[in-house]
Amino acid sequence: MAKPLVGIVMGSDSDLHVMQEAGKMLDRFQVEHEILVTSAHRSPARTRNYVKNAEKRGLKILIAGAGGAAHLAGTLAAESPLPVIGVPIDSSPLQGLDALLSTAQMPGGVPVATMGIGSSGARNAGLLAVQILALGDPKLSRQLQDYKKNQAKEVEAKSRKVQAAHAQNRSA
Ligand code: RP5
Repeated sequence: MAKPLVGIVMGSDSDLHVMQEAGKMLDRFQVEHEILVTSAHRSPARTRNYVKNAEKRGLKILIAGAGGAAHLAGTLAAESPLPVIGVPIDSSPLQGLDALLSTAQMPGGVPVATMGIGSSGARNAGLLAVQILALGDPKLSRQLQDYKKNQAKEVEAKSRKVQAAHAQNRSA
């Protein structure tokens, strides 16, 4: 198996249903990745060990998802020169607002590219990772252009359906 280029990490296995969306997006573009659980708070030594070795293992981008007082992405960004993309997860009574603020409000000098809360954020994290990798990969860049064209076509198809349904309702 080829070496992973993207590392997807999450604070708990309960985050998987969200974070697997990032993996699906990377699969769609055939980008090699790994996925694992490590927690900034519950397993700080494991998190530190992972991030310390990430660059020398060949990883190019890290995606981190966590909920609540979400410090996972920030912890990785503190230790690694790799770009870190954060996904706030809506796993707490505050429905992800806590995670959004903890992930986004980093001090100057330690960026985390923070996505929206939940599954859309995880999909966008995967896509942003592809976009970063595509800067140095013309094939991936062409695949991205096709992805955008298809997305626009899907909107047109949805519009045709809505317009047809509306016309039918009016004539009924
Ligand atoms: C966070 O606490 C995790 O990222 C997860 O979103 C949340 C709850 O974790 P569990 O109690 O389900 O393990 O650290």
